[in-house]
Amino acid sequence: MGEHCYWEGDEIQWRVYYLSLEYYMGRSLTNTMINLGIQSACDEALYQLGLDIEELEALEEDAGLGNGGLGRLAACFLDSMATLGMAAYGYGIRYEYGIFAQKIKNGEQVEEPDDWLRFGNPWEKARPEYMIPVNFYGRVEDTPQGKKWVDTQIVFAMPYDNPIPGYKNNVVNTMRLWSAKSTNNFDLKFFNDGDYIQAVLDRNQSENISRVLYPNDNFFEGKELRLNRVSCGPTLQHHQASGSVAQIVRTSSTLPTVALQLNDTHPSMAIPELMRILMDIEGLTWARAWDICVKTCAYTNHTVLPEALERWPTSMLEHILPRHLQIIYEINHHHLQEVAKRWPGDMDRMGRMSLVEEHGEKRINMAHLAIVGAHAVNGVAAIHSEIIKRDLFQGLLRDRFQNKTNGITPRRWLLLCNPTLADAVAEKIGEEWVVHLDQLTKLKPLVNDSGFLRIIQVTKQENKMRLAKQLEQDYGVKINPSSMFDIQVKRIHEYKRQLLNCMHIITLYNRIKANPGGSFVPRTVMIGGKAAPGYHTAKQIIRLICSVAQVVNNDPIVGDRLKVIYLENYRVTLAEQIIPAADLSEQLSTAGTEASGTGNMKFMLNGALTIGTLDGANIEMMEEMGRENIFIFGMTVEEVEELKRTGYDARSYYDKLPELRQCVDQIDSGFFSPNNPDQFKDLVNILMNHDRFYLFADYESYIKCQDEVNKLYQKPNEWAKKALLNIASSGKFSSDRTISEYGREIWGVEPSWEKLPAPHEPRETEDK
Ligand code: 26W
Repeated sequence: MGEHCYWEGDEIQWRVYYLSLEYYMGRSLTNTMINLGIQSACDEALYQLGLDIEELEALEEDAGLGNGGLGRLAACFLDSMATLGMAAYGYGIRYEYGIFAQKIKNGEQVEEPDDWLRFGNPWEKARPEYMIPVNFYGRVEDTPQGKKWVDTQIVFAMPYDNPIPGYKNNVVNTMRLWSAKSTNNFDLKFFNDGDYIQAVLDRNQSENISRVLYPNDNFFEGKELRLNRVSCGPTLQHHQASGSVAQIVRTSSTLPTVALQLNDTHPSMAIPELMRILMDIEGLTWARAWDICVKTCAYTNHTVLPEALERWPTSMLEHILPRHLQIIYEINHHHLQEVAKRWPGDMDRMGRMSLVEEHGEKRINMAHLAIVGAHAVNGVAAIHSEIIKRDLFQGLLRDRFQNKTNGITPRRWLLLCNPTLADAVAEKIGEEWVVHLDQLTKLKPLVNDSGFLRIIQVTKQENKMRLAKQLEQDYGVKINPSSMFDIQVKRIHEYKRQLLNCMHIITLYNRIKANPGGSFVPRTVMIGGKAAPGYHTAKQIIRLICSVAQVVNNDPIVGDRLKVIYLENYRVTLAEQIIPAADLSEQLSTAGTEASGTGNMKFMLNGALTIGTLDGANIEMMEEMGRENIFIFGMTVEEVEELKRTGYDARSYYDKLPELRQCVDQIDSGFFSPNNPDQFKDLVNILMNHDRFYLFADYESYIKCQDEVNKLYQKPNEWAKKALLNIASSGKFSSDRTISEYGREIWGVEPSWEKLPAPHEPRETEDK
């Protein structure tokens, strides 16, 4: 888009750089055709050639360069920034292998490498002319001109550019992904030793940096991994930070016209790296460099789970990035002086607020670094932002804290994945909702329009039939297409409480078995998601769900009243097929643990009803649609904290609730694992003795709430009204709204709407 953008401040050439270690893009073909406004033309052209566009689409591999929510959010944001005409760049890493492919074999997760580049990537363009050298290791020398980082080893960062088209606005932004490329300077020692072959082989080592995405979601591993892997973490981040920052300094003369948005702490080495470049290379004073750095950087926090927070051992940083560690110490020195000024003599507080953790192995708390080095810190839903303001940095720098409730792009998550519903909506309110999702409120009066309700129902039914056919092919399970499609898809994690869902399934099963002739609301429960390969408990949860499915699906008494499917290899492309077919969306996290959630929003936009806790963005969804249109259960954040204070006793619930007891006893005794009765003892032990997420405390409320869900499902008209009100209330959750807020309140760029071309009216290009 050249030098011009549709945002005020054109003259000073505003640029936003979104720094993320993950971009969970999925496929690009359909999205590109839609945003360019050429979908039907392409469809027609292929048809004329006797080809089927859907077959072509199915050939594309997902770009799975992300784990879950954080990576998919980055992808939605790129779409919104381009659609809003912002001069924004996404910077990330071009992993040779994305998130592993999940196979379910004998009810167990097996990982296969995701060799997504095997047949090439038609969307990317290598830019060797913009390659940048990145330094590692070495030592710092004091010279009269200041600190000098010497004897370093160099790895090149090779950029690959990927187009990000805005929606029908003639804007195409860039996602630039860096790949590690070794230098040509072979270690001469090897030459002299005559070990030429070894020297060539060693070249590959440094290219491991961008080899594979780490599959951990919400879990930081700083030490346990093998040494080369361990150094890969900060190295990768430094690699990205350095490549990006050097590029930024090169293209912008006056720095604070650049905004660097840090997607969690993962790219937070950008802070000391920017300081290093400004001081050691550009020759600025500390004060001047620090002023620029803080004005430039902003940090988004995406999780409060303590085990997910990055804390790198100083011993590793010392070895790999000695100059950066020095700078971090100096940042900390200045920071602690401020703390001491504000709370004189409060050594306890100094310890808590320090960037350096001294108890046990000495580590750098990267969240503290990011907060100190950024002018804005934001959470991703209102409740989450309140929690981080209170807990992450009690009291200090409070004025930096903001909220930016997450959103999703309506292009991919309605227009692309649910064309029938998109058409039905457009038929009633026109097409402006695609770029102004608020307009969906215009559907609200139609809640009494029986014709439109019928269309909503029929659309959902068509989507369900299509999915059912696919599932029967894939899993060989007969699906009752009039059963309620009850879906929980997300990474497998204890805090997300897939086990609570599983306990509900078992409870339903027991009720059918106890009353075989009774009438039950038929359900097809689908659960999908990947477990981190090293997360034993999450893998056990998958096994349990598969074992329960085995028993339930093969019990003739149950018939078509209950079916359980474990959806293999959940990913962006599968989400696009599943979400439009959902009746019920399960959002079960313990209150206070799910920062926002974005899957919840995708289901809402596609007319599923939600059963969920008062956590993350569920709360704001409820506020938008009204409490009567969502199924809320369980403890509030305050109640969870109270329970934690007073002591949680799982056994008291087990003793009190017979249906819970029966279900736990069955899991424990091997009812679902007759060949290995001890299979699930560990899970039961966690639930009974060490459950950080209080499943039993919410069990009764959850089951009662599910009974209400069943009652409503028996009144299809009432259900459809609520589905419509869900769709009509989802406008707030467009990532266009989220990005406008980042622009206005963090980056300082105001949208100039009048300059935006109306959809469907491409403006004349003024190419130079
Ligand atoms: C270093 C290991 C690691 C890897 C990934 C730690 C933490 C993460 C992510 C921050 C986890 C994540 O994806 N968080 C999710 O972010 C979404 C987007 O804001 C939120 O909607 C989800 O609630 C949150 O879990």
